[in-house]
Amino acid sequence: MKITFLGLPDHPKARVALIPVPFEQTTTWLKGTSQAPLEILKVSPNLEFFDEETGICPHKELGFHTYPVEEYPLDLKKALSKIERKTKSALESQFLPIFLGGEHTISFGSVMTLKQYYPGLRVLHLDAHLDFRREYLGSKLNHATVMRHLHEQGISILSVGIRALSEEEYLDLQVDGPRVIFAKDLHENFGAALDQIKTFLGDCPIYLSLDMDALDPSIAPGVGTPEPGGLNWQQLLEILKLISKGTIVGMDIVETRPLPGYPFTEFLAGKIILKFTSYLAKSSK
Ligand SMILES: [Mn+2]
Repeated sequence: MKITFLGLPDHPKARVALIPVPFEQTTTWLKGTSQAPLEILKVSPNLEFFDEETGICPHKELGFHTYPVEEYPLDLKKALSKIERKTKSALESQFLPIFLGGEHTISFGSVMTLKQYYPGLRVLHLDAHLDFRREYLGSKLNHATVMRHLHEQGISILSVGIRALSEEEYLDLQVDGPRVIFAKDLHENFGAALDQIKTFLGDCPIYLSLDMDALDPSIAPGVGTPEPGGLNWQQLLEILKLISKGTIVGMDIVETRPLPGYPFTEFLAGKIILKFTSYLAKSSK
């Protein structure tokens, strides 16, 4: 099915690609993330296309190209190789790929593919959860272990907004793991958190992996595992501004779980894309 971001025809010289990845197989508690890509695209024409903060219309300045919403194989290996193909096709077309998940496991496919092109790739990971379990309910690579797998591939990760993790993850973190900014510390001293993020970004190629549950459930209730005490809207925007000044090479927005009759989280996901691309357009001027 072809349904485009903002309901606009694909821009002939688009710089940004929206890639729906409705993969959901390992989600354990509340299901529904596979519906998110379609729902995010469906509500997106209701967004205001103009960004007052930058004075920019990102659909004109950068342009969007939306990939079709296709079914994903339930087999994880096959799904990951499909993500690899999509990522490569986006890079060949010189697009900045923005993946719309789906569950968090999809990041493994996009990040590992991008790493082939950008060996120094770093992952800025915004999430309530560390996703650093050794295994989860008998399966190795899944939404609760994905950052561990990326870490084990030698990818440098900074996890921000963390406020729910297992004791085992906590103990493992003391030995070896991603760098972490816990939500508590971020709220206590947001300036210091921004400085840490800025240092992490440096001038490395960056992949942003945004689990919607990084945000506070008061503004993003449509997620599988809502946790109180998350990032607020202004904090997210400040982080997006920082990233837009660096070298972003890919991004995903994952774990949105549409709530019937209340599409606010899908709407917010669309708004995040517009805000971020406005910042990108501004910083490339
Ligand atoms: Mn999460």
